This record gives sequence, C-alpha cells and structure tokens, in this order.
Amino acid sequence: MEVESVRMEWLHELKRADPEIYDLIKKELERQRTGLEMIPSENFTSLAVMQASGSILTNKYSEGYPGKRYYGGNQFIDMVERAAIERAKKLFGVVHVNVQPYSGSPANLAVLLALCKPGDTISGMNLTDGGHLTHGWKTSETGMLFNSVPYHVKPDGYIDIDEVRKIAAEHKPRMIWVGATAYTREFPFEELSKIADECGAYLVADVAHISGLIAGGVHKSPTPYVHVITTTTHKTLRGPRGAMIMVTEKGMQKDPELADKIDRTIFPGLQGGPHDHTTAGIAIALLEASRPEFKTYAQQVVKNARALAEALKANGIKLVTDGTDNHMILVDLTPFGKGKGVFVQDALDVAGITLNKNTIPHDPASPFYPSGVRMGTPALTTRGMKEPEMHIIGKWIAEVINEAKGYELPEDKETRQEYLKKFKAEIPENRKLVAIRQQVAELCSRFPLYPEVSL
Ligand code: DSN
Repeated sequence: MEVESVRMEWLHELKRADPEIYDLIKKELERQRTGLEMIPSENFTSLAVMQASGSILTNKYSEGYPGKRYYGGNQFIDMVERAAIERAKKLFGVVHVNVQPYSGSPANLAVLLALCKPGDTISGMNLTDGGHLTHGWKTSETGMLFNSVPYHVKPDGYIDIDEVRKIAAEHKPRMIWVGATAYTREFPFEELSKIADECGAYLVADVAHISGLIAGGVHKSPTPYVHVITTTTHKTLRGPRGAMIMVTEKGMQKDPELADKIDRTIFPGLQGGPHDHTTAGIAIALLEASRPEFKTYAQQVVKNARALAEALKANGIKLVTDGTDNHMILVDLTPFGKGKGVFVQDALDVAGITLNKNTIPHDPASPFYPSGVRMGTPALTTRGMKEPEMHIIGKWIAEVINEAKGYELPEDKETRQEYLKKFKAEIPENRKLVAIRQQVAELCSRFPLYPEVSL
C-alpha cells in the first residue's frame, strides 16, 4: 500500500507539471497492459527497480569508482555501487565487475578498446546470422576500428564451430566474441574456449539476452570458460536499462591488469559520471535475481518458449533450428517467400502482438526487409503467463502470418514504397486481425500488469 501511495503521488505531480508527457506515458502503459510484449530483449521491471531508477540518485555526479571519486558527497553512492558490484560478483561467480556502462553497446566497445588495438583482428557471429552490431559488423565502429572476420551458423542454424576453428588458425584473432541477439540455442562456451586458448585469443561472452537465464540456472554459465563477460541489465535479468562488464578468474590469470584496463576504458576513457539511479536499479535487480522465485521465473521463461515453439510448429510455422533452448524463437518465413518479416511484424502489431522483424541465417532478402521474425517469452512470463497461454498465442501468431503471407515485396524501390503504404493503410482493417486483437486484450486483462499503478 505504501508503494501505491508513493507512486500515485509521483504521477500526480507529473500530470500537473507536464500533461503532454503524462498523457503519453499513460497511453504507453495502456499499450503495454493490453498487448502481448514479445520482443525477446524486453521485460517488465519490478516497481522497486523503477522507483530506484526514478529516484533522487539521478541528481548526483560521481566520476570515478567507489572510494576514488572526483567529486565530494559520494558516501552513499559508493555504498550503492559497492552493493551492485558485490551482488553481481556473487550471482555470476566473477572476480571483478564494472556496473557503470551506460548500455550494452558502450560496454562492448569498452571491452574491445581495453583488450585490442585498432586494426587488431576480432571475430564474432555475423550480424545477419544472429550476431550483434558491436561484435564487428561493418557499419558499427567495432567493424571499422578493428579487422573483423565474422563466423557464421551452419545451414541447421547452429554455430559453425569448425569455421571458428579455421578463422582462429588462419587469422589469429586477438579477441573472439560469443553471444548474439538472435540465437535460440545454448552457446558452446566450452568448445569456443578451447579454440580461443589454442590461438591465444581473449574469449568474451556477451550474454545480454541470457544473463537472467544464467542467473536462474537454466543456461550454462560462461564464467569458467571466458575471460570477460558483458551484459545489459534490462533483458532477461529484468533490471533497468544499463550494462555490466565482468572479469572472470580465468581472465585475471591471462592478464592480471585486465580489471584495471576495463575500468580505465570505461572511465575516463569513454564515459563521464555514472548513472547512479541506474546503478541502484541494477543492485535491486541483482538482489531479485538471486532469490528462489527468480529461478522459477527463469525456468518458466524457457518452458514457455518451448511451448510456444511447439504451438507454432503444430500450426505449420517453420523455426530456425527447429526450436529453442532459451527464451527466444526465430521464425523462418521463407516458405511463404522472401522479405516477409515487415508484413508479419505490422500485421501482428494490429493484432496487439509486439515482436520484431529479423534476418534469418542466409537470408535471401536484406536486413531492411528480412525474411524472419524474432519473438520471446521473458515479458509474458513476468506477467504470469504459462504453457496454456503459449499454445493460444502460438495459434494466433500462425493465423496472423497466414493473413500477411500473401503480401509480396516488390523488387523495384519506388513501387515498393507505394506498396508498403497501401499495405499499412489496409492492414488495420483486416477483420481477422481485429478479432484476434480483442481476444489478446481479453487474455491480457487476466494477467494484470502493474495493478498497483492507476493513472
Ligand atoms: N536491441 C537489442 C536486441 O533487441 O536484441 C540488442 O542490442
């Protein structure tokens, strides 16, 4: 009840101070409440995390690290940051943690700059195979500053370990990334660690998507195998938007200065004052993730993803790797033609189901008009949905795909824009989608989101 009254008061002030933004937040809350959030990198934080993120800690400057700040008045901020660090060390079994990166991309850039010199060779999973921009994609600074030799997935969608071995032998990368934004299987940390050790490379795990699953014990931990771990804190870990860089015992054995190098690259190398309100939110999320309830949550995330995968397949939908080991599913829409992702994403939006278009391995179309869609279960599981709901949702998604699959992306660029305009105008009128939208809203009403908050 106390939480409720404090929150009501905040929003009351927001309404008075800026009705325009208040109204937009209200609309967004309604959107989150009445639709199915299935973007696999999204989640719903606890009210406690939100309270810390929206707290007076936003007022403070604290360049430096606990006990070594440039400004005064940091006695409580030091304690907040130390709590976050100690909780992360315990949860992930690592020896050093930096909780200051503003988000995942700056964290990854910092690791690259700390471990490599510009021009050094790096290797990560190719973007269109499911990798991340910051693992060396050509349009990212990480692909421009470093000599990026990406590895791929095999035709079955699993990481091509033989190719990684070949790249390691031929190119002797200084650093190898393991991690992805669109990979539905367990990462082969152990195999990659042998390859990295043989060629003397640093192995860095970017576990942004799966850090909550690791904390919950439903994905193998990279800690014994890699030198450094990066993660965002707002995906399966269910914290505020932020990131952490963690150094393992193995990393410190390879280079006893690794922790210092990473800290120096974050500050003063790349960033200024840490976002102390976010650090507090991270500390709270780490405490929550250490509790038995979080293990149950992580287990349910995976059970839900498996149930959803089965439902989609039973309704005639093809999946990359034919299923999932984690929180995510990647639908291969090529049986219906190429470049269908955009139509399916928009049609699902009309039905109240939010996910994102995504490339699939060896996509016959382009990253702008990819041939797949990516979805996940972390947010739905936070709402309390379980396998029976996944079966219904899988059937709805298949029905929406069937409504959208007839749309064909024209090859010619000008015709394409006209076609997309016409599609966007007519798809909201599709009766089948509108009927599913109503059923989605009814399902959501049975799993209330932030019932303590009324606007
Ligand atoms: N935007 C994140 C995701 O959706 O996976 C990656 O940075």
